[in-house]
Amino acid sequence: MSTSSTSEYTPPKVWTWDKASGGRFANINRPISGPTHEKELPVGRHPLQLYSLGTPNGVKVTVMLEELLALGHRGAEYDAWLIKIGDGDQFGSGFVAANPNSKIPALVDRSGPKPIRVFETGAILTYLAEKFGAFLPTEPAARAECLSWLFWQMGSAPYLGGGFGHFYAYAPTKIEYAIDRFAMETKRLLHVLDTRLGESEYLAGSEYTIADIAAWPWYGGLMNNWLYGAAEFLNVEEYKNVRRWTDAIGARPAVRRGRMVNRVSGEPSSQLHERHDASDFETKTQDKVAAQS
Ligand SMILES: N[C@@H](CCC(=O)N[C@@H](CS)C(=O)NCC(=O)O)C(=O)O
Repeated sequence: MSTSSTSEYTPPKVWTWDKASGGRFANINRPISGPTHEKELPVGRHPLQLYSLGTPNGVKVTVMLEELLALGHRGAEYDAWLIKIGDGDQFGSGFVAANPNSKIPALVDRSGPKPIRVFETGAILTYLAEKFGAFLPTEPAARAECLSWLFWQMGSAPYLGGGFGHFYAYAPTKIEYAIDRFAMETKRLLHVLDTRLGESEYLAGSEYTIADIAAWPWYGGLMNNWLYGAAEFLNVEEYKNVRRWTDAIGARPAVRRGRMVNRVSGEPSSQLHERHDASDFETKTQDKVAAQS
């Protein structure tokens, strides 16, 4: 055990907010909820309005929408608007009305007489799966398995992201205890996934479902070293079944498109900041070809 890099801290009787202690996210982290400023959300021409950013949580929903469109569900046409969380867009009054928790993504379904807001990716994926009758089995046992893995993902992501990712990549100091604790949990979760994918092609069984759509951006992202640059540290290649699943899902055209939407980092040709039409992807492909020639 190396010596601890942190000085001893005795918590006061009552915690108070020290704005300076927020580390990399000091400008957006607050101990209170609600809007900080008035700002309406834009509304486009499609039935579904998505307010998001191309993070693993955002990608879950853009992949789902692209998969639905690939199946021919025209009602899944959507406008994807960019919410810059580093600039505090999630605290605008319009966004808070769509998601009182001020986190991307938020979906507003304007196809009916009254707009319906949906927040939390597990709820958004389930809402869309039920609306279009796709990617959520109806047979009770398969449905239970799908929802179990979906909720497993929702419950585990904060340990992977807020725990491991935060302390390994973002915290202002490297705290061995915190990194050890969350690396252990992340590896345990990868092992749970690997074991399941050793007995079944996809999480819920032989079919690709919203459970895979939710888990892939996080666990596939770790496998492909897209998250926290931690693939080597976590020795992810030992999870052979997760590797197979990561590659199979990553090759799906809808997944490739979904990953581009609301993306603001990486290759410029892979970033579609906003999506308002299926042809928006073609423009990006032309950009890529032009850059290569
Ligand atoms: N449990 C939520 C998590 C959403 C979430 O954590 N979103 C992050 C980006 S990936 C966010 O908006 N953070 C902004 C903030 O914390 O202020 C979900 O699945 O929808």
